[in-house]
Amino acid sequence: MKSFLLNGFLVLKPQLPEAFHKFIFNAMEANPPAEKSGNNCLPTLPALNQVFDDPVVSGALSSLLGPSFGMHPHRAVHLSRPGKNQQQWHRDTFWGYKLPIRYPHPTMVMAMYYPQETTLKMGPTGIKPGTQYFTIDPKRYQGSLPNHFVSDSSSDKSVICPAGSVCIIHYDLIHKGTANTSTQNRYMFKFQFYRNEFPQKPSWNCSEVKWTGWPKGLETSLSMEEVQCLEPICCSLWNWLCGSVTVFDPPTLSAKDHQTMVSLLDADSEWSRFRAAFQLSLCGDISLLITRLSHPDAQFSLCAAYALSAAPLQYHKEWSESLAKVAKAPGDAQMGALWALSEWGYQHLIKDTLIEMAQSPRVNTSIRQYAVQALGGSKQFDQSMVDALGEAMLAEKADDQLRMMAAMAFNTAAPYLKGTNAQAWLSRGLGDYHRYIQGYSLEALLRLGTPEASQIALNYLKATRWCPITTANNPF
Ligand SMILES: O=C(O)CCC(=O)C(=O)O
Ligand SMILES: [Fe+2]
Repeated sequence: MKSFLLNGFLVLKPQLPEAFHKFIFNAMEANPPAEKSGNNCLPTLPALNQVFDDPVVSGALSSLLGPSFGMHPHRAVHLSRPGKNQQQWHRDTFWGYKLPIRYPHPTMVMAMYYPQETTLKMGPTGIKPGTQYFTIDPKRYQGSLPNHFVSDSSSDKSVICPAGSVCIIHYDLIHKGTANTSTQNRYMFKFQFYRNEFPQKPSWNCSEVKWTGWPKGLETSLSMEEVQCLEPICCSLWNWLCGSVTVFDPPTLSAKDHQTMVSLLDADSEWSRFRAAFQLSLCGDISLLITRLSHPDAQFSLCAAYALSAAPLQYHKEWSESLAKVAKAPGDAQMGALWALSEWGYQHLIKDTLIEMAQSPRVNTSIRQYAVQALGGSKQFDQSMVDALGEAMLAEKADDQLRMMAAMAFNTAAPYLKGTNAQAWLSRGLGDYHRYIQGYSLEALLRLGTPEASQIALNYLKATRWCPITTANNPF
């Protein structure tokens, strides 16, 4: 877990036999259109499911995302043919949509499966360890800060791996496809997995819930200084993943160090800005970070929001109350405050405001997105909250990203929705024109788990089942 928190990736070898990987590779070579199957790569080649059922892979996913993790309905086959050029460094969008604030907490990962041995010449996936928490996407950034991820290659890694390997990356890790200078095809199957519940206890074999620093011999290509910059966030994430039960000793900063950290908030280097913001958050300089949420440069305001999501709010009622006040009031700081508050599970403090924001077409779309996300993370639901989510999910004129987030919110909320009319909203979601609203509605119905909800889900699955054997040349 510490290796993942630091580096942002893990390379695993499932227990499946070599013959399995050969079978997948041969099936792809024999059926070139499968490359374009997109989300249908799984029903086209259902054996792929075995990769994610493998105990090594499913165990890692459960450790990172909690035992109730879900497989996202988005999937892709990445075929890199000989001669393919390298991509730009980037982080993936949300299937064409963007989100202003992403997820430093382990909430979503990408699992890349390589059925063949992947050598340097074949164009392995390239990754930049440790960049999963940063605010700059090197491909899309247009501001004036140095975009140093592009020029600094000192810790870059190539996922060179034996046949059958699975590389799991934090969804925000900066990566790219590299050039294929070999004479062979390289396949990579990209699947995505998401967290459905806030951690209440460690979901991995964890010997110590209290952060004790980095273990001896932890492998990383990052410099000592970079590792130090990431320690404050990793320590906070560790605490979060352990259910935030540890009595946390906030680090103390001398007045001089505090001053240094405050000035580093404006540093050119993202590593330094990031370290400073998290140090200040862990030490409780909440009001300074709240002020920074309104910074006109998104890179600075986002850094403050991410850092606020690490503040040990549970020990200081007044901190969560100050954040709640900002989250309720329209203004530049509202989105960051709303997001950070709900990352800590304190959304109940502003429940009525969330309902209003989720429903109102007059509210800015980004605010509505985080309002529905926050509502979905609640632990107690009444009918008005469920209806607010349902209305946001099926609002005709609303942005699809907002509607998707509302549908996703039903997944997080599912265990707490007994006795509400969630099933009626989700049945309507199955008929939506948007593929991921259909997908999330299906998952949420299954998570509701009542016999009636399960039956609705099964009927839908039977009707939409893809027959992998039927082709234009073999219609019946
Ligand atoms: O092909 C690869 O290894 C990476 C592809 C990728 O990152 C993308 O297309 O978004
Ligand atoms: Fe990508």
